[in-house]
Amino acid sequence: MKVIIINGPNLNLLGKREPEIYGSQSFEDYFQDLKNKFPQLTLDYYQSNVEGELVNKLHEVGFSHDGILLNAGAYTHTSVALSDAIAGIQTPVIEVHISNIYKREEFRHKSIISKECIGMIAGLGLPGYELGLLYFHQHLDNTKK
Ligand code: CA2
Repeated sequence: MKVIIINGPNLNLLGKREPEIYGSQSFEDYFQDLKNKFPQLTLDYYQSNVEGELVNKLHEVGFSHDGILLNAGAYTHTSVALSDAIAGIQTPVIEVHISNIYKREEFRHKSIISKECIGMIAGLGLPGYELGLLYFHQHLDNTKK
């Protein structure tokens, strides 16, 4: 079973700044922890700060992988292109946010991509990604689009 984690803009800074919101671990370190915890899954990771590259990656993996965990970062709140890309692929997508976007500024309360995703995890820190993987691992047969 192949699952990819896709992180959007600025998430390459995890562990380097704003630890009070996003924690102090880099995503690369955390991804290694996830690989150790889920040896039965084939896990891939991709990060880009560029909207079009994220769209391209969704197209690339959206017919080959079994699940996608997507933290679209700030594009969550703005990107019709990402929403359309999710709508156009086969692979089910879970939206992940490290912070609780509903406890933050009002412009973060609206997600343009949620309606194309099978579900959303927000506010649980990095463990939110682990919960998403657990879901795909246990329920994937029921989440095919
Ligand atoms: O809570 C999340 O995961 C977000 O997707 C993170 C985005 C933010 O724009 C969304 O509203 C919510 C921002 C990611 C920025 O990550 C940083 C990490 C460390 C230092 C600075 C930025």
